[in-house]
Amino acid sequence: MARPKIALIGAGQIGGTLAHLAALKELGDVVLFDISEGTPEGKALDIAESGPSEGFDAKLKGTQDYADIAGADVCIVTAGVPRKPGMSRDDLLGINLKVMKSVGEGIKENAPDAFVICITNPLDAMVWALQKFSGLPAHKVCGMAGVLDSARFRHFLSVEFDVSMKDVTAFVLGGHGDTMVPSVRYSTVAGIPLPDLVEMGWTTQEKLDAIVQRTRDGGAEIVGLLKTGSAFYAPATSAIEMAEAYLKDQKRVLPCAAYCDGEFGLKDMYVGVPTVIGAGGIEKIVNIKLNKEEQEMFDKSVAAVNGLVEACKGIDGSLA
Ligand code: A3D
Repeated sequence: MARPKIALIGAGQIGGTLAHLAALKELGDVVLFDISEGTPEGKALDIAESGPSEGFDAKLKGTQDYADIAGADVCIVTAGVPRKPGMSRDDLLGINLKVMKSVGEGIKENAPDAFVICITNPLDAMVWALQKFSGLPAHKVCGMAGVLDSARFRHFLSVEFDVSMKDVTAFVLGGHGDTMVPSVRYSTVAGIPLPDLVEMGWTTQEKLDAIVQRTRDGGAEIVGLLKTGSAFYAPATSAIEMAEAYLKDQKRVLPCAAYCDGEFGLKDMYVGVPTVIGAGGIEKIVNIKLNKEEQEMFDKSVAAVNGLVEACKGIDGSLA
């Protein structure tokens, strides 16, 4: 049987890391696509040359030609530009929206059966636009944010409790941004909900509140440290976890930006919700009940995403 084909649209910091991880895990053959000539070719060759030491046989190719992604099983999209000083959020939105249009068309023409994972920011609005531009079924197009945000939450909690990260589960809902909703009630250490751990004296409410805030600011903390560019190791690892769930039909329960059409009372919108990912793509959205406080935070987050989607419709009339 032929190896699965993984197309990475964007061969920057995250794209290169995705290619390396996909090869190391032998998830399939990898095609790196980027408009920057030489970048995808150079990264593909560099990673291929690590094959003999690592012992993987995955093939890697760099390209500027969409025809090379033909028949891809998975497409992971990181193409775009980051926000630069003096650039407004709308400026960034306009530029990346154009990128999503060209990427959507490239995928539609060459890899219409792929499972598509978008990472480009502003995430929830970009994945919404990418689904519209590509015309792929909504359950085959999703955005990576929740896996990363909950991994950050899990990491901070494991340090606080001094326990293995494997035994910490965490849950983050809503849009990827300042308004994300890390759910304390649905996060646990070995099944024990965080509020119970506060009662048991393992931590204090103040410390927990600080961890929730640090999770919300997780991306900015890394940008502040790196000074140029944003996080890429953990974002790439998170997207690979989602791709693997699809390719191996693992039925993983993972939070991601998924298309809601009725779920959580939402219509025609992408936002971070718990999902089941298997061979069918987003096979299910887990429509959990929110309490009053969670609902208020979620509504605020949904409103922020809606604002960006409306701005996209204003920029590109074909989306309205
Ligand atoms: P970067 O290293 O700049 O890579 C982006 C790549 O996209 C560059 O190599 C560009 O040449 C390429 N590119 C630009 N336009 C096009 C186009 N039209 N077609 C193909 N390729 C193009 O960025 P990065 O890899 O660090 O980050 C990529 C994206 O992920 C950015 O939008 C980040 O904001 C976003 N990001 C999202 C998260 C989430 O959790 C959602 C986390 C971290 C970064």
